[in-house]
Amino acid sequence: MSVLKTIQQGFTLMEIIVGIVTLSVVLLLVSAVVGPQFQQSANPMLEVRANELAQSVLNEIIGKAFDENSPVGGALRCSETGAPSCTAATSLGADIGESRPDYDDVDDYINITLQDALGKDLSLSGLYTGFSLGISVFYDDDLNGIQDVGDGNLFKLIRLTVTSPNQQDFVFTVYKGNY
Ligand SMILES: [Ca+2]
Ligand SMILES: [Ca+2]
Repeated sequence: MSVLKTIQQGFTLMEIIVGIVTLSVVLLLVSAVVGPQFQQSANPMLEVRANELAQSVLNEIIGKAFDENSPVGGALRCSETGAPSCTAATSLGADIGESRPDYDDVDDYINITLQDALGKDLSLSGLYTGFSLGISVFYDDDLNGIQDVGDGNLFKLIRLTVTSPNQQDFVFTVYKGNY
C-alpha cells in the first residue's frame, strides 16, 4: 500500500514553480538569440529594395538641370557673366508654378514623397509598402558634405534617405555640378 501511494505522488508546488521559472528563462534566452537573426535575415531584401528605389529616384533627379537659372544644353550657367544668378540657398525647391510633372532642376525635388516618386502605379506601390523617402538638396561648393553658409554656384549635394519598414535609414548622396 505504501509503495502505491509513493508512485501516485506528483510534483510539489515548489517543483512546478521552479520548472516554470526555468522554462521562462530558457524561452527568454532563445528569443533574445533568435529574434535579431530573424530581423537580420530580412535586411538584405530591404536593402535591395531601398537601393533600387534610391537608384530610380536619383537617376531621374541627376538628369535634370543644376538650377532653375542654369538650363541644360550649352546655355550660360547661372552666376556666370551675363547670366542670372543661381537660386538663393533659402529659395531652393520647386519653382513658381511647378508641380511634380514640371520639375526641371535638381532642387525641385526637395521633400518629394514616396507617392510622388512612384506615381499612381499601384503595382509599384505594393512593392514598397512601409517605405518612405526624404530628399534634401543644398549648396556644397567645397564638397565637404556639409551645407554651405550662404549661396553657392558650383555644386549641389542631393541627399536621399530611404526609410525601410523596420525604420532603418539608407542614405544615398550624389553631387550635381553646374555644367
Ligand atoms: Ca524648377
Ligand atoms: Ca528649383
